[in-house]
Amino acid sequence: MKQLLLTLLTAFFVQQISAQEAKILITASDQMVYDTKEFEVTEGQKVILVLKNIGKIPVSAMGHNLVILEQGTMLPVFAAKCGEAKSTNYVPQDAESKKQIIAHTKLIGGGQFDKITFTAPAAGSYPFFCSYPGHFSVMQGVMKVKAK
Ligand code: CU1
Repeated sequence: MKQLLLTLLTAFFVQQISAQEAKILITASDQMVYDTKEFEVTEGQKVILVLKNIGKIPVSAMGHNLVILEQGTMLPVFAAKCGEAKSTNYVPQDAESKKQIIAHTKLIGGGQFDKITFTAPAAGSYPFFCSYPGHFSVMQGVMKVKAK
């Protein structure tokens, strides 16, 4: 009986720990910078990411989003595809691109924010960037996922 109780308690706490979500806040500004270039989460962890545009310029002139890509995706190649996807707010919707996207926020203007939730993928380094035309070269970073 004591053993069973111990097993149940252990299972409960392990679940509590792994269920703990990562909360990430990243800001983007009119100066075309993210305040965070790198963040770390754990494999399988629930990630709540908030992107806040702390600028004043409207979305049509200085929109920002945050797109997290599969490991090894060639950023310049992917960004070029984004440039052609104006009708879908610079996030390409073709099957190949969708496979390369882990998660992405909406495109937001000054004063706006967006919150997304996703599950951290397998351990590794995943590039993230802003897909608004011309922004990727300065607005990019890395999501590090550590093994459980
Ligand atoms: Cu941007």
